[in-house]
Amino acid sequence: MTRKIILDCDPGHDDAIAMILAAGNPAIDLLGITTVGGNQTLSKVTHNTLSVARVARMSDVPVHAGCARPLVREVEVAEGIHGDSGLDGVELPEPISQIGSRHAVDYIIDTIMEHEPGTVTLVPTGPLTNIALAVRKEPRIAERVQEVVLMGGGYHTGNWSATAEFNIIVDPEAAHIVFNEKWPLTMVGLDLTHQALATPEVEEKIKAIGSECSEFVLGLFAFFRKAYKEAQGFEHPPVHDPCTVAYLIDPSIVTTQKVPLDVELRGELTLGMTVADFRAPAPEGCTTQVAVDLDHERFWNLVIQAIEAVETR
Ligand SMILES: [Ca+2]
Repeated sequence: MTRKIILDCDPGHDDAIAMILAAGNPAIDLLGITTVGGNQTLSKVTHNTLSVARVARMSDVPVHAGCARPLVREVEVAEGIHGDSGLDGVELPEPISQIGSRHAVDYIIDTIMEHEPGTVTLVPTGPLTNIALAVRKEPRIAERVQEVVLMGGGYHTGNWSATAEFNIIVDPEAAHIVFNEKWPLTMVGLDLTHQALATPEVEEKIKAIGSECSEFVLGLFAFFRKAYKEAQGFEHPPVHDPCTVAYLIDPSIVTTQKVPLDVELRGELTLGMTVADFRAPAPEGCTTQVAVDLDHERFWNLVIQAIEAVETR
């Protein structure tokens, strides 16, 4: 059984790895990619998506651009982590194809409504603006999707503030909408993704592949390593976004726990915090869960296999 997904992203070094993992694993049927302003401006991340699509040989995957700014707040980009292009550290190849003519929000709605109920999974790895607007415009998608597996938030830590993660705090109102819908939602937050470290051992294995794609990934990691060391004191960079795709390929790689979740919109120190209520067993009907533990070796094996596999696409 393949998993049909729409990847809603803002490439972004780790988004690029999520794209490659989705393209290079036979368990994933990547229906399309939508873009959202986040790590860099919408035009830059959309350009980056089409460039990564060439590296991952994804000429068959449609790309649709979405929202350029958050629902309420001003645009905030993560230049210190992803650089001026949003994908600094590599020479970006020419985009592989044209941007689709539809807005990402409409593409998401149409794709979910055209497929059998319970067969399409949304995988957001950027701010949640497109997803929030889609479910407001067409509320029926909430019961029609299979599930939402997103990278964002964290139940013990933040990165953009002491308590909030970047994807959530740049558009907390959108996150609030998405977290409060009744669709099954898995939050793959910093507690999990800070375990997905690109160690020198991982880089050695990728280097041994010796392909255009592996060189591209190593270029991304080199920049990411430096940026995360300088900005957040990491010894090895955490590669957040592909953890969502890995979970869908093989759920046994990511341990999860059911827990009620919400997003703080008013806190002076806690704006954009994803609040998880661990006080008791999750109540009946709880639709949210958090990712807790990552099998580091098996996760990276999936990524490495995907880098190898895209060469034969
Ligand atoms: Ca991202």
